Amino acid sequence: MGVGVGVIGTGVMGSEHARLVSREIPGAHLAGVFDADAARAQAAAAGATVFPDPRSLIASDRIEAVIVASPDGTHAEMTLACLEAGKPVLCEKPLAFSAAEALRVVQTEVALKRRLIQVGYMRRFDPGYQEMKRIKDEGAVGATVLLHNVHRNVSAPEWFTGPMAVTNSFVHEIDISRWLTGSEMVSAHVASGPGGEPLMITMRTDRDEIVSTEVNINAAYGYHVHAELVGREGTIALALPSLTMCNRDRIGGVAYPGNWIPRFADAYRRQLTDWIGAVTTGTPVGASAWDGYIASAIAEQIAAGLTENQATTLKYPSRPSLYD
Ligand code: ISE
Repeated sequence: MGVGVGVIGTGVMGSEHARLVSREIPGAHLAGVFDADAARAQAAAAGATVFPDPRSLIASDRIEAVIVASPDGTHAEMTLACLEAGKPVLCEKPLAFSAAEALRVVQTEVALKRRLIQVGYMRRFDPGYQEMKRIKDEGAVGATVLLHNVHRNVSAPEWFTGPMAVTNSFVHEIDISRWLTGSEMVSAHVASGPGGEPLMITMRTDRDEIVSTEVNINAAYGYHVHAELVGREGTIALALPSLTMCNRDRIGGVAYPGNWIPRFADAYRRQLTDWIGAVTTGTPVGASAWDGYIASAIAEQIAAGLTENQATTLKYPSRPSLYD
């Protein structure tokens, strides 16, 4: 049986988490779900209890750990409710809708003196990014000078408003770039293409490295995430997001997925496996609440400067020792 997991929100991401927990994650079972759409909850439940509201799910004795995958605006409230109940929580990114709310979550966890939160920045568990980090940390390409990121989605959903390209999509690059380089971001500059898209965001780190990212939420041809780290003695790039190449109609090439779920299938599975391990041993893994706060704080400051075409100096408080 293992750890009883409850999933709050069973949309695209939550139903995938529910599926993984019930079928693919050792040491865990799906104990319950909640979604505002009862039919959607029923479909994701696969026989587990469908709770009438998120608070009864969090309070239930059968739920030992919670995944929050409800809309972004509810993440902080649900995560705080888990802290109140003393239950470990894997909160989907972003940790909160605003930096102030994310900071409140951090402060609540710091007051508890106990790390219960992991934020779903799953790229840290992707085999490609992990290999990049290992090669970089071994010193194989010398000191890092640049990191080029590409983040392309096929098309943005209708509810995706301007700043969400930064606060919902680009937050991934903030997190993975901090993780890969081991540096903090100190300033940022945004340029936007014709009609506002795509965005070209350049950040500078406290080691003077440059992190450039194309954020293209309407790239049309496929879901494509790419990164190349440039060192003084070489570069490390992610390989193409496919295990095979297909030759047909006089063209050879790879297939791009339609969204992030197939592209990061391994990352999601490994993230959940390691989270369940962390719940069992009490040793946290992955992105902490502090990492979640930093991603949201930087994104918010960049989004606020979207129209200014000048560099923004990024500001945030110093890291509490709970996250050392
Ligand atoms: C989505 O929520 C994700 O997390 C995807 O990884 C990202 O590519 C997409 O832009 C987000 O909306």
